[in-house]
Amino acid sequence: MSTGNESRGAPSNDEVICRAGPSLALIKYWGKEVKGDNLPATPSLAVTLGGVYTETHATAVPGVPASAEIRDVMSVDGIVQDPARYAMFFDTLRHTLGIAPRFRASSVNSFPTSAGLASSSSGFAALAGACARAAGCEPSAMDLSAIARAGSASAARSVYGGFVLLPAGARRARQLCGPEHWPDLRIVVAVTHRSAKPVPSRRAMEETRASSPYYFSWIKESAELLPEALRALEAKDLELLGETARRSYSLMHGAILGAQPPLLYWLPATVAVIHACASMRAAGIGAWETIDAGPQVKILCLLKDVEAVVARVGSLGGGIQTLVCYPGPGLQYGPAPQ
Ligand code: 2P0
Repeated sequence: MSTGNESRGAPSNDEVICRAGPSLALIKYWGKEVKGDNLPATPSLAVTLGGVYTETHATAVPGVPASAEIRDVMSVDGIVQDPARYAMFFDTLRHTLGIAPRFRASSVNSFPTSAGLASSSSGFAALAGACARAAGCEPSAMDLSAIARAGSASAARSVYGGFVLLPAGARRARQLCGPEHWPDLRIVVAVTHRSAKPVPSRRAMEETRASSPYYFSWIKESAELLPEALRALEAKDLELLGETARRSYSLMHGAILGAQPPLLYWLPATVAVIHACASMRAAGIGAWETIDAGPQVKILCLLKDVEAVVARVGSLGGGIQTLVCYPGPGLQYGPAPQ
């Protein structure tokens, strides 16, 4: 059984290594279509982050009949995962590629796992790439995106580098432009807390849909935010993109807070970073925050302001760490360069 800690060195002959960056949504996905297999109810627009990644090692166990009781085995950061969480992913992978093997795979994240840093987006994207290649397949990016979506909707986006759109109800994402479109965009991640979040996004999303009176307003508003965000991206207008991204995360967290039971992912340090961004903007430093399902804050800014943003966040104390990310590549095969 894979422990996730072995085989970090040279791969065996049939082991494939694939890396993917987490997908940071500027316009958020939150909620699923009621009928459908993990189809998003809102459109999302995201940037795939460079500078942080999931690395997945996978081997295929060929010649196993579909009825056999040999299971796929997956571990993340050395912890064997519940097979039920991965069943739809592996079944979709085999069905889409027309193959039979079971898989053994292990992933490690270069950043905190399940803590609101989109580890499931990079995790399922890297898993899709590694398993497909381990089985001897070279699917299109579109097929890989659809396979990754069966694991996590946001993973449909992480297959691609640069700026990526996952329309509402879509089975796969598509790349709008590569990382070269906006090379001086930076995303400063303020890590306020390293532990896993108390409520996984999947459950929180379902509770929001089932009980928040704001859910349907959220669905309607997020569709209306998309055209503005697309315009901002095309024009590389950071102020417009930042304001639209702020509106998206604020509406999403408002809907989550309206769920029964109410859920607040933010910590005091999260709020401190939000206020720090507001004071930076007032002082002429372009820093726009966005927050996912966790306490971390991601700050959009330009390369010229990174130093000021990192210094300001560092001055808040409280052990907040910063990671500086940038628009990154899509799936990469082989071990990370040392
Ligand atoms: C996003 N998030 O667009 C949004 C914003 C969190 C907040 O996608 O149920 O792990 O596996 O499809 O993709 C986190 O949810 O959820 C997420 P599933 P996922 O990035």
